[in-house]
Amino acid sequence: MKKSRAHFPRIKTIAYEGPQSTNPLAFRHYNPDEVIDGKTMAAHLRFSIAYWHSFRGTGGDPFGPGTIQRPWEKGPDPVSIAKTRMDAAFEFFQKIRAPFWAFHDRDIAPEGRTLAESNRHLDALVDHARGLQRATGVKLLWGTANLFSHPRYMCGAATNPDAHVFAYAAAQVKKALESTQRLGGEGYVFWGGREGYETLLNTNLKREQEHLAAFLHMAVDHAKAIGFKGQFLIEPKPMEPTKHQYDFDVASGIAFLRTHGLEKHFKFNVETNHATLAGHTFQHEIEVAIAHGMLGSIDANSGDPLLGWDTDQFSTDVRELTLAMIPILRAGGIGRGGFNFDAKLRRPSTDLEDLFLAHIGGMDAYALAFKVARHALADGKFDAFLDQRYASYDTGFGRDIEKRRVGFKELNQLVLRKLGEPKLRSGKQEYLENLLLSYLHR
Ligand code: XLS
Ligand code: NI
Ligand code: NI
Repeated sequence: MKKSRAHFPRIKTIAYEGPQSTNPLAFRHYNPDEVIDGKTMAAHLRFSIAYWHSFRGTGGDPFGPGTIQRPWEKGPDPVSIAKTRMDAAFEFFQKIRAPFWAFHDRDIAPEGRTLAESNRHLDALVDHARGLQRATGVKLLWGTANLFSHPRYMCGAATNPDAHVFAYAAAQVKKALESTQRLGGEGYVFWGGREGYETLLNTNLKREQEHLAAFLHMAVDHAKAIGFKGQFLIEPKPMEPTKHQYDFDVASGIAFLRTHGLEKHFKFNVETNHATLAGHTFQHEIEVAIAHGMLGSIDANSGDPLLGWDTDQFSTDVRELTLAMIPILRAGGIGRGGFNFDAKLRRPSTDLEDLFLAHIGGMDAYALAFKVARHALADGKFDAFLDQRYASYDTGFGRDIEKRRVGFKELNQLVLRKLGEPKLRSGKQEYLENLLLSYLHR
């Protein structure tokens, strides 16, 4: 490990210095070792670093090439460069004190000329990652396959009109799944980047959705065959790169999984920026997943309200994160999932230090939201308000409604003979927003 220490020579392991600190390279809220309710903050929050953004992101956009140059991006051949890059990545994971990381197959290992060659490259880098995981204690949150960058996937992978492409994608996911298993991944993500369409004029929507279901069933079968115990996760996104993506949001994902008998095998990886692209709040997507017992993990980032695409920014919006954290804590925490920073530096953020600053801000914002949400829930006012708002369903005819013991006929009689006109009861939104504000600033 000595040699790999050299990649960030001027940056020491980030320390927790408390809210009063003015050191930009210190945590002010995230104290990984602090024990809360018998668990460290690191164990509660399970932060994860996204390899694709932090170690493959170049700052390139549709209007210009990359701006970000990293000193470790050199070596005699692509596989050696990939290994050096991974050394740098694990040094970063340790210094930023993230217990987990996440990757796509092609982020960590270069695509070869054939599938067999790509698999050999992947094996070499998975071996390398195993060594680094063992040496550093950093674990894998989840793995996934990149089924959207290569030209062969231009019309989708599992939903491609050409069965040959479907077969290729199946082979690639088989390998990615086995690689995730070798690295002890807590989960495996399916993000359907191009599983959708550009125009319905060339698309048989029904067949494509059935093909996607067949693909996911094959994944379930293969996981069983190899004894992979990680959680399968669907990551919904409504659009981009396609005009319409089939896993549009959590609700449509649940309908899809139930329709095809897959609901027992999957949970959701909810991404902030995907929620807002679908016209929802982050909190909404989390609530829907929790309502069905299907919240699996979080891709932590933020969009820009003025830009209509997945800008994948680091979020420092503590109010939005607190609104997300409240239902997560009510549900008992993030479980085997984590908060994975699927977020990238802005194109002009070219300093090595910027990578640290970005994650420090994201981690501090989540840590603060975690503390505020814990405090708010412990105070009990939000829960008390909700309990009281629905109290009429706890007894009498309200309870009969919930138990489905009454129908229209009985309720009609009841209103005509006894209840009459309901009284208006305030929804108290302003009171609740002020309450939230009082927890955010005290
Ligand atoms: C893209 C997605 C992607 C997934 C992993 O918008 O967020 O990065 O998280 O394939
Ligand atoms: Ni994501
Ligand atoms: Ni995304």
